Amino acid sequence: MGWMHTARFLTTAPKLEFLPALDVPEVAFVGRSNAGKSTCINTLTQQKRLAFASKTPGRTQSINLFSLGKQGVTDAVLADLPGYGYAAVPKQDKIRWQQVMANYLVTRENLKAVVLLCDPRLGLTELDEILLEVIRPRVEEGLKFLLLLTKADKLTRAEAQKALSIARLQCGGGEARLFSALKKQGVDDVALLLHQWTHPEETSPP
Ligand SMILES: Nc1nc2c(ncn2[C@@H]2O[C@H](COP(=O)(O)OP(=O)(O)OP(=O)(O)O)[C@@H](O)[C@H]2O)c(=O)[nH]1
Ligand SMILES: [Mg+2]
Repeated sequence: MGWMHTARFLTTAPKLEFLPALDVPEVAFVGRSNAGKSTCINTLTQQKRLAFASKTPGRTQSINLFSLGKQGVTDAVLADLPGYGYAAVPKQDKIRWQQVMANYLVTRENLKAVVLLCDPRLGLTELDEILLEVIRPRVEEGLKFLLLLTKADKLTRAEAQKALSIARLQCGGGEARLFSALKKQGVDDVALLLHQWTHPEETSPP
């Protein structure tokens, strides 16, 4: 979808207080380290190195914002958040980060949707469950939620369908989808969903 391909780097914030206040809808990509958040953003936006993806877990350490919108007019932003749960990160840093994360999810005013990326071979981890608890009150107030099962190319068709059925039960009234950056599976579907969520007043995509 053309709209997604307009993505451009906006800013990076090592701490929450450095994030600019924005009045356009924001979509946050969250999930454990290595789940495929940065790769997902790059795939959706069709840009190889917009978000920094890496084989080394814990690559994304700040909140990175990307603007979307045609003719240079920003009408939504994507937020790539650092992953959690990576064992080699010192405990103190982990706790600090979880607080930043929870704070972001609870207080970010223009937050319109959360995409929780999950490797279906691992399933939801304890930290994913905590995150779900943290956002639940906001989801009840209208925050959109997508549980995105990444690296679907690693599963057989039957395994993928089973993982999707489980995800549908776990997403608490939100959406659940399969995604593969490698096979470009789910790309158009997710782009459409995010467009609809950030442009609720429009009935069809541009
Ligand atoms: N096979 C396969 N590998 C993928 C896919 N998406 C991501 N990966 C790989 O998974 C690894 C981690 O991807 P990232 O996008 O850096 O993960 P992240 O969630 O941003 O990680 P952090 O920044 O550490 O939180 C990389 O080696 C990617 O190439 C996919 O759809 N299929
Ligand atoms: Mg990343």
